[in-house]
Amino acid sequence: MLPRDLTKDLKDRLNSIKGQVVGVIKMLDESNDPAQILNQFKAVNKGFEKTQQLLLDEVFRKTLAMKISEALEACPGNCGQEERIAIIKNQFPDLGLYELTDKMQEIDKIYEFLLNKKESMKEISLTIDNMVCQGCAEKISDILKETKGVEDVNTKAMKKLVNIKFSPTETNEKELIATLTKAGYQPKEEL
Ligand SMILES: [Cu+2]
Repeated sequence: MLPRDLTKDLKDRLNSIKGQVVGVIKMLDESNDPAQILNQFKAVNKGFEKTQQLLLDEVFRKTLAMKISEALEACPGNCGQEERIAIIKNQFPDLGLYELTDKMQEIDKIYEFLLNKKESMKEISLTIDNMVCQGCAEKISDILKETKGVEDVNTKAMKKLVNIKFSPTETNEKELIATLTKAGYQPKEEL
């Protein structure tokens, strides 16, 4: 349901348009001035467009703003969709009447994609014996975060533990271990 104030405003506007339309019908019988009749059509159109704009602004624009921020929340950094979300976010202030609904569908698709991706994410825990301080932990975290398919990295230097969330369609346990080994670490999979 629409907010009550908005509903009232919309109804008031539509009722006044209704009056205008009745006026035009009357004019068709009474006036011989086509220019005047056309002007009345234009006035009705304008009023109708304004009413529509009000609905779009209040409902769709707000909803789209909410959806953009939801998508941003679901995509902190390298989710692969951040560019598309940023584009919509930048377009947002200038979006016209009918673009709003298009963008809404687009952001819905992105959001759905992100949710599916999240559900299909895998996790691996590695112990790394030569990760001996916070500096090592940060370095390892940086290396992993730059690795394709890695979504999230959690290091616990004290426990020599690294937890990696990754997308199994883009990488796998073996590759991640190989990447760290190449960088001079000795990761072992925690079972
Ligand atoms: Cu260190």
